[in-house]
Amino acid sequence: MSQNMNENKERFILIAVDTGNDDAARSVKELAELLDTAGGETAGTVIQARDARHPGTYLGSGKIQEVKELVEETGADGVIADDELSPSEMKNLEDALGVTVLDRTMLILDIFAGRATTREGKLQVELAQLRYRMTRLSGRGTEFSRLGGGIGTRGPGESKLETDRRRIRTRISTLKREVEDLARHRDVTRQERKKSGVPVIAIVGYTNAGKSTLLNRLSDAGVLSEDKLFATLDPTTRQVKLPAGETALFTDTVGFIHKLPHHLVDAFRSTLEEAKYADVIAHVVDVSDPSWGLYSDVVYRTLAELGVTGKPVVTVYNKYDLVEKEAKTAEAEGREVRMLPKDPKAELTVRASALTGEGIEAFLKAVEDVLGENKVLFELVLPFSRAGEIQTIRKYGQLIQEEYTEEGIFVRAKVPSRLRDRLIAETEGSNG
Ligand SMILES: Nc1nc2c(ncn2[C@@H]2O[C@H](COP(=O)(O)OP(=O)(O)OP(=O)(O)O)[C@@H](O)[C@H]2O)c(=O)[nH]1
Ligand SMILES: [Mg+2]
Repeated sequence: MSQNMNENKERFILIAVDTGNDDAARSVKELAELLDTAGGETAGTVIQARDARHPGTYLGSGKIQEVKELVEETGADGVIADDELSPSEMKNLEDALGVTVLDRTMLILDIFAGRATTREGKLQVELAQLRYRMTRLSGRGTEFSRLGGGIGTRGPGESKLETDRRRIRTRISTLKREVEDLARHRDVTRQERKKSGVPVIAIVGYTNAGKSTLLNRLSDAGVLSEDKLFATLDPTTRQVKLPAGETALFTDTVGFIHKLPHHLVDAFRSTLEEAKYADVIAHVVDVSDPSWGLYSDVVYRTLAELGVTGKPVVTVYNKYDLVEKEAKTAEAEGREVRMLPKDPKAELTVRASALTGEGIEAFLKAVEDVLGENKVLFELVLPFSRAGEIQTIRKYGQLIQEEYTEEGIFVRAKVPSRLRDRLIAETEGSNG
């Protein structure tokens, strides 16, 4: 969906409020990537440090003046706010600035609109867009005439923007019914899968982490993969043979993102919920991105929001090839080689590169160990401070014996060997 001619690209000024709670600069950088993905270009950035966003205009009046000057200076086509704006905020900003004002949600919806390929995906995007516009209609009256085309206005449906509330409402309920029909169909498929006893692994992760590349690598599935955010909107499921010969189903899912609009979480619930019915979650993390820890938190939070908890997770530290390359460069230049910190929530981890194929065998092995009988018996005295690991052992294997002694908790259990290795290594570490 990239524009073919540079001069045709729509250009925007990005604005944000930095309340100190969130890393605003990083979030705006991501907004710029989103804009690039949508085929637009960043003409400038204005971030205002404030205790809270201005109640009526998002930014304070002095900052708005600054944005206005920047718009004139750069000849930008519009402004995009890094948070979801209320209808009145949007209107007030447009009145003050004299150009189109969009928000993060509209931008993400726009990308989704361009990316949806299956019927279900298209319906879900249209539903999310209409719901979003519905809430806007109350504050803006019926003037949507400015939405003549371009970023923030695209929709997969053939219907042009209806300005009539009632017609939108009717369309929403029709779409809802269709999405529900498809969700029911998906449910039946899931039950059939379940009956067949074939294990399902849901590949989840932050957008651009390498989920589709991993699935491609696993199965030559031919899933669209590119260096754009949200390349995948529709789940794709592929059969893959595990090392010992058992067949498993791997499902690619839509990428998570910081501030994923709730309209989208709702509309895409049935797609996102693929993870809820999986036997194992494969969490793909792009460890070449310095913010990977934060992104990993977003993934865990989104999973919890969707009610996906208590499932065994195999964490794939992906793009490890880039980490190794960086380490080599650092070493050659005499710089300090940064060690990769561990994600405290990750219980089973593999380092891999979906691109080169390195670590993929280990990943499949780890999945197999979690699923199957490939578990090893071991004994260990856990320090009391690490009593939480009992939970982990139960999740991934069987706890055979648990006894409180003076030195700690004596544990006899059967778990995947990778987990045993970690438990033993960390216990030795904590004992001195
Ligand atoms: N160097 C390197 N690049 C990778 C690796 N895995 C994926 N990539 C690249 O990262 C980009 C994103 O990969 P995708 O597989 O599309 O990511 P995704 O998680 O499916 O992204 P969305 O579907 O957009 O959420 C592509 O350009 C891939 O070629 C890896 O292990 N090493
Ligand atoms: Mg993908």
